[in-house]
Amino acid sequence: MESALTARDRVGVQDFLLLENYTSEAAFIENLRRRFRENLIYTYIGSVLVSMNPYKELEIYSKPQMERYRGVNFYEISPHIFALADNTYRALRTERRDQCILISGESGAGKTEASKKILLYYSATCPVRENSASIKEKLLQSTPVLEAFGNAKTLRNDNSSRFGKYMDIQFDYEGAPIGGHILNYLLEKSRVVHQNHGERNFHIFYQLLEGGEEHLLKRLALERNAQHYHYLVCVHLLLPDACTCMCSVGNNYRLLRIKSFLGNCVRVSSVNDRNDWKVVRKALTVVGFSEEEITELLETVASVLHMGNTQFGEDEFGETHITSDAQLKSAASMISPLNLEQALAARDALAKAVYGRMFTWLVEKINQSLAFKNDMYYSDKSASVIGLLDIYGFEVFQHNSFEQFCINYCNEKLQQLFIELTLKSEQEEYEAEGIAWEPVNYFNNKIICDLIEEKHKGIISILDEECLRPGDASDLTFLEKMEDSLGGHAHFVTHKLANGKIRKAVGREEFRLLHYAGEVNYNVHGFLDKNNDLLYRNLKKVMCQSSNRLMSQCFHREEITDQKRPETAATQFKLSLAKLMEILMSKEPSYMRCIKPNDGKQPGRFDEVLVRHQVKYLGLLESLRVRRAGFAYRRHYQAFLQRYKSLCPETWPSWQGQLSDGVATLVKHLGYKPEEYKLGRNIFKQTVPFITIQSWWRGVKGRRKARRRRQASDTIR
Ligand code: AOV
Ligand code: MG
Repeated sequence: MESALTARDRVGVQDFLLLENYTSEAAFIENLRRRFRENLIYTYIGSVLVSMNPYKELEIYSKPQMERYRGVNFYEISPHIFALADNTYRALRTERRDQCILISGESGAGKTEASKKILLYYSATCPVRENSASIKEKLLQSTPVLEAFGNAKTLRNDNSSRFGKYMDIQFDYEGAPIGGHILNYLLEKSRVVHQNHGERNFHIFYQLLEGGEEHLLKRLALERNAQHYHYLVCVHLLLPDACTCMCSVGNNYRLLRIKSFLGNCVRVSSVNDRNDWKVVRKALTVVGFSEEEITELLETVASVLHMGNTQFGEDEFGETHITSDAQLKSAASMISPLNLEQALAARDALAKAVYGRMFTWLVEKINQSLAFKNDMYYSDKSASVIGLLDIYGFEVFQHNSFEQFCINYCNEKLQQLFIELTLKSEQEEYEAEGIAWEPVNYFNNKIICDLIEEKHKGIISILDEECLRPGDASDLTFLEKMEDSLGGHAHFVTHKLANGKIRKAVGREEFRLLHYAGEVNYNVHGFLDKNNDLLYRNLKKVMCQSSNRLMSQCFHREEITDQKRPETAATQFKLSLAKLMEILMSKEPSYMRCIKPNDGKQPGRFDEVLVRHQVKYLGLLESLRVRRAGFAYRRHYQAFLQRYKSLCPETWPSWQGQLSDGVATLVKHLGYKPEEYKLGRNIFKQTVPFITIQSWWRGVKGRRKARRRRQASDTIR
């Protein structure tokens, strides 16, 4: 007994539901800390998986480990991402209902790593269908490709996702993966032309320069030295003797005198660009890119670097001419007559458009390759799906702009979904069933989602209005409009509205949002431009005529003639998120909540303040309370009777009366104490979450069917 106690003291409990003092935040954190110290990074809150980023390689993802979790029930074995993956897979197989796994947590908390582990698990443990064997490999290899083009080093994470990713994995009726589909969300394009100090551009640029073969670089007219490229170091270091150049600083074009300032880190200790290049190069082939396509892709990457090095000189009339003889001279010559600042802005807009469209092309190509091919035995109707969501996590920097605004808005939406599907619906269930319930209070972030996205009144609407308004509209008038409309909102603050009453200062060009996960000051500079995301028509024209097939596929002629104004970037993002929410709501969700132990990317360091903050805003204690107060097992009377009627002579072989009376008879016969169960209007519920059958019922008839989880399995512990 004593040794058991000691072990429990040492490693904590593996399910927070088992915590004696489950309402105590201190006990919750202490349990996390103990487990983290023992490298036990996974813990459950019922069916929700909580993970701590270990910031070191752990020997827990091997093939034998996968086998341990295969087909084994959630609660029989120590918590693991594989258990979550396996459980979801089994629910898909037994119930034939589409599933999704939602991974959330702030930047650097471990979402992308988790989603990769899940993919790895499926590719190692699922059966293979004849002639679809390569799908597994393609699914796996799509990750390094997308990471190369869509991830970058930020101050928060050396491999930070700069796009949102939702991936459907399709399975046939025997459980073999047969296809996949990726939806990508708003790539942070601005990174192509500007990075904050200590950050990098997208990985692919460094991989190509570090790892690319000599002949390849020669053909692309690239120097191996990344510092040669304006877009990679932010500053022209190799300008001829006169060290004066235009340099983009936080979207402001300023004339700078540069000595030998090296703004950005080309090398990152945790990243091996040369190796990654080999991996990516091979992955491109596995995923199904032809050699020709790969060439076009790399030409496009190189062209962005060349574009960045295009230099301009102003003539006596203030008009700009290209002074460098970069490849894109002809394209860029269309820029004149613009002044120097406009010419640079146009160049950067083109570079961003080229990179952004190339990324979309890449995703489309991968989707074509992963597409489920109908054959005479299978139709895509017979496929069922597990969706995997890995978005950019909540982030706060010294300087936050439009991109952080979008990223953090996306996180608000995901948090809202979590609340809707767990805390809120769970509590509403009790009301609907007429079962006494002590409500658990939690912060509902709907108020922040509305602040951002509400029609006519929300921040995005105000921004769009300013983008459309002719005349003097600017980033600052956008700020003023927000102050006029949103002043007094509990989650919106500006310098003017604050009246000096708030702790941290808000700059004159900033607005602050009080997000569910913390306060963020956004600088309005660039909001209008980034939201408009416009490109000069004649630059588009040049791109349509490009001899690079990839580019001509990305720029369509109709765009030039089309008079219709495209949706703004923020509105497009808002619409795509709304669609995403619909997709997720139509599936059975499983949750993973990732926690970052410290801000220094260090193994073994548990920063209590940081962890507590995340535990709070992720609503983990509230989830625990709701689950603890709730009933772990629920079944419709009919299903329950059907399954267990054989255990009681009065209900066997069939019960003639009211279903609820039958269940009452049955449980009485089984000797359950009155406090151990409750009979609802439609449902039998049983307390004591960890002793008997872990299973979820499908949901009350007529209620929104997409909102319920089920686990098919029965477990006796
Ligand atoms: P994120 O996806 O949540 O951030 P990542 O999954 O990229 O975070 O994790 C950040 C880094 O933490 C990884 O590069 C690893 O070094 C380390 N890490 C995370 N999970 C594990 C694990 N299970 N085992 C070992 N190391 C791990 V962002 O994409 O920034 O929101 O936009
Ligand atoms: Mg990520």
